[in-house]
Amino acid sequence: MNILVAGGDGFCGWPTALYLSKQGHDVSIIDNMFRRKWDEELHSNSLTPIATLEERVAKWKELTGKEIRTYDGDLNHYDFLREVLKREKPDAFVHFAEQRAAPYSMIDREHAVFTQVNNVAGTLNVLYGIKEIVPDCHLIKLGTMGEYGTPNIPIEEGYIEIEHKGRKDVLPFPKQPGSFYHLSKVHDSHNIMFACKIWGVRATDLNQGVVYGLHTDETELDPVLVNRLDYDGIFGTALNRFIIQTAIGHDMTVYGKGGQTRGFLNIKDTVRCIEIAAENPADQGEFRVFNQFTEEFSVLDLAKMVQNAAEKEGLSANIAHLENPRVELEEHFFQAENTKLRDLGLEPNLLTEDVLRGILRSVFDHKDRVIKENVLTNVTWK
Ligand code: NAD
Ligand code: USQ
Repeated sequence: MNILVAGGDGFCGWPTALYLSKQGHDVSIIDNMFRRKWDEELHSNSLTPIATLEERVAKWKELTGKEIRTYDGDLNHYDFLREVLKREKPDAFVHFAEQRAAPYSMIDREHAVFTQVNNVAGTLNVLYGIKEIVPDCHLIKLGTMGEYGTPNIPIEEGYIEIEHKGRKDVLPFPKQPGSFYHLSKVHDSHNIMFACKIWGVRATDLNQGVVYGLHTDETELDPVLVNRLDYDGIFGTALNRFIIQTAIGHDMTVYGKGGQTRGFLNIKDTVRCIEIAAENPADQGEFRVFNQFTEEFSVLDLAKMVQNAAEKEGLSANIAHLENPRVELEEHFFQAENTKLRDLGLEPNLLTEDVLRGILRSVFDHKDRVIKENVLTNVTWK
């Protein structure tokens, strides 16, 4: 298949582009390098030293003979997007290209507005581009488990059957997101669902949980192919942050009680889930939702698991309960369905002690790059 990966320079997009290329797909990348600019804005960095996108794809070609074409541009420049779609005529459009950090969206009004314009308008452009130029193209859109929030009932995959006043219907599962970023994903979902209904677009919304790890088989082939890894208080995510904090001897930063429970998955499963979605496309006009995570953990459980793994590596790790900068439930019910991707062949890489120790060792190699002032967050929801 011809597969276009938007956001292909990022944490999920880069390993996905490599994996799809290795599987024999004809891959191209769109990215406007915003993520690298946000590092400059925040005086932060990836824990791993990352090569430029040009160096990355050149190394991939040198090692495998496979070409990945790159387009440096913004989904919100519609003329640019239209030209790429005309040139590539993709069978699948994998859409990772959004501002994805909840804390970044909560810095202030400007960052909230930027996040929603970038994400919601970007996706709307993609929908118009597909309608206008490649109506058969399958949109594979990265959503988030956080669209659902933490309701006191089990979370279904996208839809729920409701009986109300004697009548029944299957309706979108209620959304109660917890940041202006997570809200942007809800707005995207509504726009995509509507485009499927009125124009017959085919789309899969992958409501992904928190991704951990950094390596895939492909990114490990050469240091130039290494994936980015975020640890700072704005872009770093729970488990990866705890592992990196432990590597540098910092307390693990559990916010509040730590009973916040989320879905998690290894980056190796992210790339496989995209392949599964691409190879099993939605029908024309169908808006399909898969919950993309493999296991559920509370953040305190994760911190304890990291603590045990660290001890085996000869490190001591301390868990700190910081005042929670977010407004969220710290003790709650959480149970979410995640059978659809497994039914299509996903075999999860589960979070074992060996996996944790492996990530810890990879992180250890780069621990001197950590900018210590960036480990704690200074963004609050209030
Ligand atoms: P990332 O920030 O590392 O990568 C996103 C990439 O998209 C960056 O390279 C950035 O430069 C690019 N980009 C952003 N806006 C763009 C635009 N308007 N035009 C072109 N390129 C643009 O993020 P990630 O962690 O790889 O996440 C990828 C997607 O997966 C996001 O949509 C995110 O919401 C979703 N997701 C991520 C996680 C996670 O734990 N990382 C979990 C669930 C869902
Ligand atoms: N948390 C801590 N300590 C930390 C960091 C986070 O206790 O140092 C807690 C948060 O308060 C929250 C939970 O861990 O309760 C998850 O936070 P996170 O920063 O790991 O993840 P989140 O902000 O939800 O965002 C990340 C990605 C986002 C994706 C989302 C998936 O950045 O792109 O959409 O995970 S999900 O959480 O399922 O919505």
